[in-house]
Amino acid sequence: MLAKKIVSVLENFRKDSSASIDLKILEEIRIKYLGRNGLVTNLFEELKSVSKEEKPALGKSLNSLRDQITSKITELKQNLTSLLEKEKSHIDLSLPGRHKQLGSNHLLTQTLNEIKSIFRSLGFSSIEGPELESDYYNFEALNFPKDHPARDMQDTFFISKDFLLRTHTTPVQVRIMEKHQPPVRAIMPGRVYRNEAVSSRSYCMFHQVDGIYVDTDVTFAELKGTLVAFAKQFYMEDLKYRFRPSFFPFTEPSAEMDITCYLCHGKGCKVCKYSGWLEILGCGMVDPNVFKMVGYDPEKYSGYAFGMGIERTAMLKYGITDIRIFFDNDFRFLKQF
Ligand code: 2U9
Repeated sequence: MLAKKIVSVLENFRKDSSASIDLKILEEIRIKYLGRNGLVTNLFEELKSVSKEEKPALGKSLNSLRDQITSKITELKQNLTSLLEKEKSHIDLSLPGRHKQLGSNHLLTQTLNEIKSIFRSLGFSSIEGPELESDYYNFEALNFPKDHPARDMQDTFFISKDFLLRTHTTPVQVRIMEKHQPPVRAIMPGRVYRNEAVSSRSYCMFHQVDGIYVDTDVTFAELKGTLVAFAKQFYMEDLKYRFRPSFFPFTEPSAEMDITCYLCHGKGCKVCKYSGWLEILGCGMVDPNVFKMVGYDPEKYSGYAFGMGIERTAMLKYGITDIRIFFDNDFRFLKQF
């Protein structure tokens, strides 16, 4: 009787364990056969009441039944677990890709790159220099004598009596001219500092590009040709322009270049203060005193120079009305460019 039951339990177990199962069902099968009230456990109870003669053989069969079921369950459990592990590490190539957030250059960097590229195409190399300058390079070599009122044009952050945060990138030109004989044709971009009240139009730190071309027989006509070519490429091809007389200690004669207002096309509006013109840069012929300071013969050489603020340039081109927005790092502003 018990022998038959052992055979039938084994058959049932084989059926149960051959069906498609998961870990939960496998645990239910284990409890069904090997649990405290399980089929195999109950057969062990029945063994107690069989005759002495039959007991050894039936006991052996029962042990073998329990061992077969135990090892089959262990084997199935291992297979299912490793299958699950594999599924976890499986890459689903049909899933949509994750969007990568790409940054972009700051508008000032973009503007400077554009200016650099236009001047590069006109034969200018680009050179950078120190932000901490001596009074000599920032002022004296550029024809700003000590106690000269022109120094007031550029309120200065002094570090010590003789050292300061440069108020323009022009001193870099002096350093280049001291080292190289003409022809010199270069632009100097960089950060400059002015001790001015902060407002929508001026900030204590901004960026500037200065340019210079020195050679024999350089004329004001060449200055105009180069700067008009720049403005047409940077702003728009069909612009009108004018040069107004101005004053800078390091150029003589000096001028400021205006272009027709991009917003009102010369009719007059708030942006151009109802003049129809926008000032885009300052320029002039290098003052002979500057040539003397760097050891160039002013009788032999002449040169033109120009300078523009990069923030101002970007503000004019993109209609930005507050300079402080460049330094806020507000993502809503930055991501527009
Ligand atoms: C040397 C001699 C002269 C550079 C020049 C300007 C005119 C000019 C301003 C524009 C706006 C500075 O950023 S800003 O505030 N600059 O108007 N800069 S001529 O003249 C030079 C350069 C080098 C040796």
